[in-house]
Amino acid sequence: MVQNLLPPGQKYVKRFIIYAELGVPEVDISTYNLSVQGNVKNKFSLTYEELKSLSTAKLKSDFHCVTGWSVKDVLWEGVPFSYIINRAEPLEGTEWVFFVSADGYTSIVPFEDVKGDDAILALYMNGQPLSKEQGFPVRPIIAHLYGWKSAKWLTEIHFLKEYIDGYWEERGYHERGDVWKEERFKGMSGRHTRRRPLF
Ligand SMILES: Nc1nc2c(c(=O)[nH]1)N[C@H]1C(S)=C(S)[C@@H](COP(=O)(O)O)O[C@H]1N2
Ligand SMILES: [Mo]
Repeated sequence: MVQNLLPPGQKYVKRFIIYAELGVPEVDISTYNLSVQGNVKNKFSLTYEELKSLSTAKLKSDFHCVTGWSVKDVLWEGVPFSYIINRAEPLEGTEWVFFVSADGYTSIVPFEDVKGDDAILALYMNGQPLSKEQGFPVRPIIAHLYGWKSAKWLTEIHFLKEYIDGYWEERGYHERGDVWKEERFKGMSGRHTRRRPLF
């Protein structure tokens, strides 16, 4: 992969522009749970303590917002997405992974895209636990996808057979959002989907 190039249409900025479309939610870490569900053999959930103890992955990657800004060389650490897949054992026909956050934000990615080493559940950014504004306790990072897929304050992971829109997908953004293929909006290559209501 062309890891040390900037994807088409992107420019480096010094720092993250922080987005919270639906506001910054209050997360009570003593009762926090990340639940893994949907078309899987084993549903389960993880507390923050459990997530921390499973945090073995390190990923250095650029972060790309679909509006055109990128942040160079961000160090993310957290739970390899492969741990979630191996433990959940998604059933036949699973094609999508849908993320739900504490603020009500949602996003969706193809199952295929979370199978690689560049997909993790990030608990730490540049050596520090995620800040409250940047998604504490956890957000998915899939390095080759645009930043809107990285649902901050993640609380639920759903493995799905059928596509449904997340927050930005409902507003016209792409089902996959591969930065190297410049999949910003629906209809810009990739697969086509019907719009369906949430669940
Ligand atoms: N819950 C939630 N997650 C979100 C967003 C949001 O508004 N709410 N914005 C997305 C977008 S468009 C981007 S580019 C990144 C920005 O991450 P940052 O706020 O850490 O800069 O978060 C993504 N995850
Ligand atoms: Mo974004």
